[in-house]
Amino acid sequence: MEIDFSRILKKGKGLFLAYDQGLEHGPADFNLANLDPNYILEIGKKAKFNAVILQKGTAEKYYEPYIHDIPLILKINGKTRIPEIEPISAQICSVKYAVKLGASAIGYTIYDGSAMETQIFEAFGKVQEEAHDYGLPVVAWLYPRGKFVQNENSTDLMAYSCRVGLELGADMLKIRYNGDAKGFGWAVKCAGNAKVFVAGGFKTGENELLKMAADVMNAGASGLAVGRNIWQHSEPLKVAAALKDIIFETKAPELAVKRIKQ
Ligand code: FBP
Repeated sequence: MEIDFSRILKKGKGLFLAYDQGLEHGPADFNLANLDPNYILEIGKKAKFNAVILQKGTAEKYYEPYIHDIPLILKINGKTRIPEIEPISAQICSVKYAVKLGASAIGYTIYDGSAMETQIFEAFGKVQEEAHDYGLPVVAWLYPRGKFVQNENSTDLMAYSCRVGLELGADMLKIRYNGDAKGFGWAVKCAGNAKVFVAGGFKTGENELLKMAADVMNAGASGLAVGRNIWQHSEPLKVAAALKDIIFETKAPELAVKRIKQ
């Protein structure tokens, strides 16, 4: 079956609103406003994000009223930050159930380099085939981690992760940017025709965020998947508008930042 990107990408590009941090990091990331999934979904709808990224439980309890407003990337595996074990993200939701919840794409974390890599790859292989049977794109979060990974931010591993994502059959890859624009360009090439998206990371200054967005877009990224830099900001809609200017209009960050300052 043909993979349908049309629900989550515009002209091959996308800006996604990530909101799976409650499971991954715990509520320490939240305040009283952004603790509420409705607050995030309202941002996603008003700022016209290309999709929101939710875990099963939040999707089940909050997404239905927004089903016509913002597409859903359902993250079907996850873990907490608590156990000090080799990283592996348990599958919590089936592809079938994700479809029932209205997912337009499936999200899955792969810890390449983990001692648990064999199990991770096997599980991902099944998920990828099931998703493709439904025509759904698969977004792989590729995070090289574990006791054998010396420097998860190395350019070498950034490129390796991209190649792993391509060869495992992911359609879209979500990776961390290490600040090396040239190395990132190589990583995008290593991803072949799998599209590369960049994670937002800790909340930083607006100038830093927009510069990162421009740098990765210039180096061949297809967009960003950002969480904390949006919903921890006092003006989430303005930050989203500035990012969209950069992603879809190729605006310079110095111009895009005016969206936030005005
Ligand atoms: P942020 O923009 O808030 O960094 O979110 C991106 C993301 O990939 C989330 O989807 C995920 O919960 C989180 O980062 C995982 O981060 P890490 O494993 O590095 O703590």
